[in-house]
Amino acid sequence: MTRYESAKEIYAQYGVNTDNAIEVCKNIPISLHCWQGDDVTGFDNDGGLTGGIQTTGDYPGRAGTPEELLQDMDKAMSLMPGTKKINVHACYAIFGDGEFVDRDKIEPKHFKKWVDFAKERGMGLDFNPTFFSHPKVKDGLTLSSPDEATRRFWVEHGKACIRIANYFAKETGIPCIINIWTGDGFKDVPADRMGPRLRYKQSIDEILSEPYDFNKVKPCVESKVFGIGVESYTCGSSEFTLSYAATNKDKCIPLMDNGHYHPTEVVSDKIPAILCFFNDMALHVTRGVRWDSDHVVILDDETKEIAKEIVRCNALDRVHIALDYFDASINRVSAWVTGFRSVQKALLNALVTPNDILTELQDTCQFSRKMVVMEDCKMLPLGDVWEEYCRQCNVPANGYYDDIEEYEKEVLLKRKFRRL
Ligand code: RNT
Ligand code: ZN
Repeated sequence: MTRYESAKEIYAQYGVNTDNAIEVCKNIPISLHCWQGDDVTGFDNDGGLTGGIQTTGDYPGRAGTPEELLQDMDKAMSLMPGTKKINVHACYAIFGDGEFVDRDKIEPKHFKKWVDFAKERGMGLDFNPTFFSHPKVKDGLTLSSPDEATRRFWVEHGKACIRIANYFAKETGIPCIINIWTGDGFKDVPADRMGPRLRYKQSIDEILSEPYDFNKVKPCVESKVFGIGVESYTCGSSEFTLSYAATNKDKCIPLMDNGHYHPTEVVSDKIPAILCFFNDMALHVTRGVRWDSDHVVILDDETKEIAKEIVRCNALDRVHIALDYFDASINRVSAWVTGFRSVQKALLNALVTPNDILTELQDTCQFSRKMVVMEDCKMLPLGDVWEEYCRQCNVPANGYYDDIEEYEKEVLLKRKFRRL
């Protein structure tokens, strides 16, 4: 008997069919963020990340051109089981030689290379307007700016991005999630908290007045509690974005980034609450170490719990999962791969959890037994199921760093050294 066959029998005793779990896991799309490959730099600016987010580290080999970034993504994806989407930020527009177009004027054609790349690999594309790392971020504000010319510029950027999302959805035939996040806020105690939010609200209304089919293009609003340099106040707070989404349910959905709440709050508990009221929601999965530090996702308790909630709520087609972290201190390809695989492991773990049995124990108030079964489940042979899953997906179950190290030697270290 193989290890998988043995594991299958053990899980069957809990009423779990591991073959089914593997099949389901293969088809859960996870959106891979292009920005892990180059420390959130992009191609339309000279570097210098702003907007309250920061990467730390100077590990060699950062992708500096579209070709390098796509090459690294391909390498990373060759080590990831399951279904991928690609998450593109507007600052990753690919211009022709000598061409430059400012963000309010970008067009679908500037993303054709991304579309070709995704189509060749049968993947969908997600999108993000970039409201940071740009000279027109005025005094830290974009969509909420009191300066009308500034606000208008960013509204036009948002609208241009909706048109690009329409193009992505049309070309790939797969719905496009487009996420609105700004780092707008204040370092110190604001004198007016409502004015910026009213302007932000008006700006989102204006962006979403650009036509799109809500079945194919799903705009999201992402909240955040604070950022570097905007410690006292963010316009897009949790209440703001959730209320915006709730009162505009026919045109946008909430996005929760699990790094964007107070450290003792957990997004796993928010998911089932949101699903009581929304058809769809989106996630940014990250790992905040004491704060929104955007460490690489690992198989930790909260990642497991997030996956369990999605699976238990039977919401695999309602929760749009994306990765969002950036670590410049380690091999960037391995950061991509490890984060992606961690979410997949968490999903597989959720799929082989005997959720029906546990729910029944809860509903019949057998709490002691529920606790014991939950603890027993932690010792079940998930690793053997993971190994079989990876085998079926033609990727190594473990030990993949050798391959990445080889790539580092052959490709990454041969790139010319760049400093921002
Ligand atoms: C920042 C937000 C946002 C960004 C990306 C690059 O705190 O999480 O989602 O990480 O847009
Ligand atoms: Zn995010």
